[in-house]
Amino acid sequence: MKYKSILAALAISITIATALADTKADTKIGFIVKQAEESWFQDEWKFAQVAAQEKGFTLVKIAAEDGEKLMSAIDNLGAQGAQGFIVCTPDVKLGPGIVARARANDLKLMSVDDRLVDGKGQALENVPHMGISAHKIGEQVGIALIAEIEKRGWKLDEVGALRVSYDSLPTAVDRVNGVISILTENGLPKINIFDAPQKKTDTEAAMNAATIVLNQHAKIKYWIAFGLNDEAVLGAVRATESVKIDPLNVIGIGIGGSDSAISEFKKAALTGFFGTIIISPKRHGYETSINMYEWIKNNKTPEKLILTSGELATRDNYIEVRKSLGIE
Ligand code: FCA
Repeated sequence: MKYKSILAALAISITIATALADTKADTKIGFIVKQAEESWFQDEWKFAQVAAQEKGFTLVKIAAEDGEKLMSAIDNLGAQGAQGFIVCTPDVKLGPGIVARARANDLKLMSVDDRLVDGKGQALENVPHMGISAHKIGEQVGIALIAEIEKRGWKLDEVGALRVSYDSLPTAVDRVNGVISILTENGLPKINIFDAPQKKTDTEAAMNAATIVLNQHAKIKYWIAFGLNDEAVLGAVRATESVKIDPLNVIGIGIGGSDSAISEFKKAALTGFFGTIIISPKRHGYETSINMYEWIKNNKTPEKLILTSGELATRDNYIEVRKSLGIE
């Protein structure tokens, strides 16, 4: 008898312990990204995981490179009992669909990097968003390009500018417009700016787009390149290499500052990839996840819009800049 009641007590306490463990881990947050192979998104996940460990929630990392995958990912999170998710969507125009799907699955929703828009292209202001101050960061690229052009003593009317473009994404447009505003203000003729529209936002697509422009303007000696991110500019730089332009005649400045850019600085030989504006995957991954957790657990509604800043890094100072941002 006594033995049996001990067993029963043990069984009850095990049940209670399991229940407690369950409550501790019962917060589940999804982090969906459009391009998991890109180092920026891997860094975002990495910092989101830091938040998960700190707060004791389960982080579900999902890659969704198209709308179909994204919608089933949301349903899947709902079925797993998640309470919310953060998304960088493969297509901002899916905005209203994402909102509806989140609601149907009773999931809280925040966007990161790329802000959701409605059918008219207007931002969905009710979805809390963390993005970068795109125009301002573009201006930082422009300022750094002009400074380096001057340092190298190039005449502005002899410089070709490769605008690697992805115009269906508003943040991409804002970024390159920021760059162009500075370039033209400083005297770069508008006719020297050439569009290289990329089909996808990866290095290969950027390289293909840039190669066409370089072949069309083979007489131009000096080139600068800018675009949505590091991948866009790396693609342009690879294109200059493939048509045998001297790296000293190329200044590419990207946006991002994760591995793909940093490994370029680590190469022994100088390349045309001169710099990058380092943005913060820590804020975009860690802070969004903490904000989502606080929303779920403590009903603390996140700020509707947070725009983060960036800092120029080159071969010479990237280690210090990364340290100062807490990402080295
Ligand atoms: C967009 C780009 C990414 C990164 C992010 C902040 O999503 O595609 O490369 O720059 O904004």
